[in-house]
Amino acid sequence: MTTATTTASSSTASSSTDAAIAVEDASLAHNYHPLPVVVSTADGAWVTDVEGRRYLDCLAAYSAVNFGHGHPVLVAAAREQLDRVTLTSRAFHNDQLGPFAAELAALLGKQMVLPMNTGAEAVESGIKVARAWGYRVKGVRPGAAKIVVAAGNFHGRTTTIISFSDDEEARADFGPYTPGFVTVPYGDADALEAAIDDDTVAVLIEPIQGEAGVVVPPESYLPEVRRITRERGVLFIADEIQSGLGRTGATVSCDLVGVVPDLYLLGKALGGGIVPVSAVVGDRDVLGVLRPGEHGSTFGGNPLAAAVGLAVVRMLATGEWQERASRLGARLRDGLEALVGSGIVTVRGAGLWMGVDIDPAVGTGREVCEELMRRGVLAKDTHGATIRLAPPIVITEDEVDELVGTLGAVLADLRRG
Ligand code: IF1
Repeated sequence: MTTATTTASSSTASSSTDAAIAVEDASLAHNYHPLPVVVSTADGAWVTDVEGRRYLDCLAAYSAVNFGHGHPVLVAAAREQLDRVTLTSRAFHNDQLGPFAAELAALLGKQMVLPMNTGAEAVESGIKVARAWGYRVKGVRPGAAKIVVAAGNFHGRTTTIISFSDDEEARADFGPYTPGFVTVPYGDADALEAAIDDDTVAVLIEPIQGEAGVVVPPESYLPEVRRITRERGVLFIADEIQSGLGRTGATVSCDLVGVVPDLYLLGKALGGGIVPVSAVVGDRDVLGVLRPGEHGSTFGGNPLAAAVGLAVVRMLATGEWQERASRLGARLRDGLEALVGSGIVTVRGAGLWMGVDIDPAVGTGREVCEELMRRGVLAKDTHGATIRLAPPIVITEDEVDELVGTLGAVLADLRRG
């Protein structure tokens, strides 16, 4: 990967980086272990650090930057709204929210949208709606609602969400935990069916598990979840916060197997990489259970978020982003598959979203990511041996080839030790 020559002299090659990190360290809670790179500007699939070095961004902020950094259509939508009105609260209407909700619902073939801000808020909102639906429509015993979730899940970091996480790092010392969740193995439809009883109101799963390492379930799984939940009168909630909005080569990843859940949870890329925008999208018979004053958010549905979200929806409506992710993803997958046996053990994924298991004999996921960084590629490891690759969908074919070439060179060097 060719990175621009450092504008600073080699002796100061990392002084700006070190200085910036030192300032952060002094005042920032240490809830992350970032790679030692300090991003200063970004454009398209590339970011530039404080030393002037360029990197191919293969994380895209965990698929929140699907359309590339600073996409002109999205920046223009934000700029125009900045000069009009940015925040009114939902105590009043604003002229952006209606069109955003109508076109987002139509994009997904649904009737209603509950606008929030972060992914976790969409997940929490989905849980509250499912519980209210369970009591008010299904007739579940008051306070007894249960939601079936999958082992290996990642749905965010609120105390309720980590209550049903099975990742000790995400939940340790954050108790007491919220009750009402039942965990089953991911991908096992029989186990899921067995876990449903009269108090079950919903099944909440990622159609493809992101943090778990881009884990794609058997092709029959989601259709089976849809059949079982329909037969048992239970809501199917699909968390498409990371897998949705073009990433997998489809508008939402459920499309890949022809499944329509009762509720879609969306976030990340819905804000175009500019503002936090999330949403719960469903039909009136479910989202209609909410009454005025029962749920809300200061920023949820704000005009700036709605203007950017509407621009994202209109970009996705053409289908070109989905086609591009599918085409470039196939190129990336072929390139990665060719490295199996040369430092890569397994390649998983869909569209332009790959989970790559590194041979532990070669190195850890973190070590590979640190070496990639030194060669101008930014990626993130997960759970030790896996690196995930999710570049902005604006990446070119040549850049995909260079990414694969750089990874191959890193693995070869690490194998030589
Ligand atoms: C961090 C992980 C990814 C998500 C799914 C809901 C949310 C997320 C499927 C919550 C968020 C983010 C959180 C971020 C890093 C990233 C992440 F590593 F944490 F697990 F992508 F895999 N559903 N995922 O992936 O959305 O509230 O963050 O907007 O916590 O460091 P959020």
